Amino acid sequence: MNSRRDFFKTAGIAGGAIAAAAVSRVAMAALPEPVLQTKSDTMPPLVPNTGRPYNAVVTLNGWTLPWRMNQGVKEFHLVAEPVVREMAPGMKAHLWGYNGQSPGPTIEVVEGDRVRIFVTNKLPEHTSVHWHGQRLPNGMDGVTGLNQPGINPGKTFVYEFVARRPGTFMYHPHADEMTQMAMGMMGFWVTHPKEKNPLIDEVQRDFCFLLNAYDIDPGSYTPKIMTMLDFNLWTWNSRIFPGIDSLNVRLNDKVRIRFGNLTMTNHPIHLHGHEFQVTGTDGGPTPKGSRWPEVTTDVAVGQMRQIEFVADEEGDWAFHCHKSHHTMNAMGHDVPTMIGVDHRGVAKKISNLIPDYMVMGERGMADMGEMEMPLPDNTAPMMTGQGPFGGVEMGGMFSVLKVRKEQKPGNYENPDWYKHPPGTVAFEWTGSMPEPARFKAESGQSMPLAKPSKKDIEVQIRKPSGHAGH
Ligand SMILES: [Cu+2]
Repeated sequence: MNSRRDFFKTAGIAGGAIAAAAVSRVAMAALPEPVLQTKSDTMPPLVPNTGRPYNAVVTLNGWTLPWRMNQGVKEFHLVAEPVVREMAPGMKAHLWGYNGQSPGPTIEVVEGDRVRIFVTNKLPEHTSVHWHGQRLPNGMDGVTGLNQPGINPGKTFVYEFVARRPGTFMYHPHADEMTQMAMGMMGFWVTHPKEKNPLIDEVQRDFCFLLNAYDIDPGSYTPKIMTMLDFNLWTWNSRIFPGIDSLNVRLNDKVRIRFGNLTMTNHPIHLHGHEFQVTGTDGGPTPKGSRWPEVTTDVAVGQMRQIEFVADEEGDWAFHCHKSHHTMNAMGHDVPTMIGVDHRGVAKKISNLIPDYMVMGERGMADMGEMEMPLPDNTAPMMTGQGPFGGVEMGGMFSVLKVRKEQKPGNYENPDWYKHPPGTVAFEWTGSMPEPARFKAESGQSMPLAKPSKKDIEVQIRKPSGHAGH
């Protein structure tokens, strides 16, 4: 993670460059200077130095957009533009986003703030911005053709409204949406409460990220935009594990995590080692009486979920989408399952025909994470990430919640792996192995079969191939 100072240095240089290139100096004098981010690091919280104070959020592998105060109005400048996003070390994607990154920067304001957002379009086609979930004047809602004309390439539009209710929101285009969202145009918006709100607890850590998905062929850089279901990169803030930063907290911190789903399928988000409550949706904070403990919460398409818990168990806790295909990276789809099949000799014949072909292991797929498979350039390894005990067989929507006694308040740096107290790690049994006691009776059934079969039928389980329906 970079220091605040580095951030502004980077931002200043990049902002100057874009100003000179995009709009004339006279026009720029009235516009807030756009701030660019060139890295995919998780930036520290942007502590407000003007306006009402609040407890700033941390965007996973992202950042918060600085603003300027102009006669009591908070002014932001978003630039819609093609960007290069590092999705994981070794893999870059050519996406569309805002201010140098996809997703765009998080916008943080306070309930009651009057907000003015300048949106400059540097894309090759028109765009608009819809402020998902906000109460605002109809003409500011951003649906091209319905609420406003499209923002043509090279043009800047101004949106202005009062952030009327506290909560978590998203922003994304409502113009050629299929293309622009598939290319990564989206961002997070947090409206902090202006005073103590009985439904909004104070927390020590407040994280946010967007769930998104891409279809990028191994070896290529640009997402395919026609894909509806068969995505091969399941991302948090356009990053894939092991490229997603861990969520680092201090023992007994109250933690809030906000995530919004702008993919085309649902994601059951699962946290290990703790129970959480859903304390908010994109409709606002949930009534206290409606909350119950969970370890998994499903986020449907277009929804946001805000979870809260006390991080009172030390350790490195997995935090991931529970759809197993969403914790894998780009792979050869539609390959048959080879579990239990003796394919000695076959793999070599196939790889002579198709050089990059990967044969699913006959003992399952775990071997593949460890094998040094030759992959085309710019391809995310299928399952990677090295933990303290070996390879973590995950990809995609996976991260780690690190709970540490030693983590300083307000410090988000990544600590070393958890040091387990002696005797608290699962271990290999080396004693003798007794014969299993088998249950002797016939298997039960609710009624006798009308036509009992002559011989036993044994079925082989075969993993479904293909990715239809997710
Ligand atoms: Cu998922």
